[in-house]
Amino acid sequence: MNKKSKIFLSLFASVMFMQTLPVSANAEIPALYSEHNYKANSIEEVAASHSGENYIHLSGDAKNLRLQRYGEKICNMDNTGKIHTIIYYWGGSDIKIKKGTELPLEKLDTAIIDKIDDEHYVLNSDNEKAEAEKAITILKECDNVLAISNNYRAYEDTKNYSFINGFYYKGNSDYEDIIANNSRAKLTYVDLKEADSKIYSLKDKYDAFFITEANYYGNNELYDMFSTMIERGDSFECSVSNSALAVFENEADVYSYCQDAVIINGIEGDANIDGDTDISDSVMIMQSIANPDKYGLKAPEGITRQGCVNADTNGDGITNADALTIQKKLLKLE
Ligand SMILES: [Ca+2]
Ligand SMILES: [Ca+2]
Repeated sequence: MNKKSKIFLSLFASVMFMQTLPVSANAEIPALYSEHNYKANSIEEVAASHSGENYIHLSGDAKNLRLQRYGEKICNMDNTGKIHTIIYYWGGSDIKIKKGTELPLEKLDTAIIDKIDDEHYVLNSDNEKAEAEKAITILKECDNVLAISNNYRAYEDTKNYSFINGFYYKGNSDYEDIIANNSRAKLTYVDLKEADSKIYSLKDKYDAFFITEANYYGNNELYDMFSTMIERGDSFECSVSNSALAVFENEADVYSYCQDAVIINGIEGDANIDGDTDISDSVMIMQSIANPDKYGLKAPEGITRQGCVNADTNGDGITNADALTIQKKLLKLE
């Protein structure tokens, strides 16, 4: 590749990096609560169902996914080198509060929040992303908020072609070694200290950028390289471009509805999220284990992700031992 086209590619990379994909204006967000069971999947489960058994997040670290949510995209690479671009639309957030209390709406004056009943509110999907994030930050700190769940619908973009222009890197490997050990990735090192911050927008967070010319389907060199980096504990963040040639239509038949709990500092033992810990929580735990189809994480009326966190009294996941611990505490046996 000549120098000019490299400059073009790196420009293209950073321009595309944080860009939201075009969405048709008439794409509708479905009504909450009524039609869909958002609880059926978590975002990670949807990503996994599209990306196959072995895949890596191109943000390198699953925890970074959160930064790319809200009607944007998550890019995964499977072990054949194929990139899966999962598009998410935020459809509002469910908020559960303790019965008999009120949300401090005065603190949330610019956010659009709908009251559903005595215990439920919805952070409306008409809120701008920044507004919604601000509201969630405030809600997390409210004592009477028991649970917050972000609702999404998601699908894989199979109409457009995604490719990696390069990646940011921070880790202990020698840059020359990275280039030499991954020759099929055809890497070129960019010194971020010298780089333009407008083009390399993450230069403060990473030490180096590598341009790659191996960005086609079926090249598992990149998969192997990133997998090795993950094993070593290195950080990386890919710059992924998308052809964005196809206009998205309402692909309702392929959407997955999913929920991402914003885990808050809940009440220990409160498995059923009603604001108290009592024998019904112990029952909920045992039911969720004995009859997961009806009371498990995926069941509409079953235990929630926040409920599982509250219920796990010793950090090893929810088991019947947690139910027993709650009962003993209630009986003041320990
Ligand atoms: Ca409870
Ligand atoms: Ca436990």
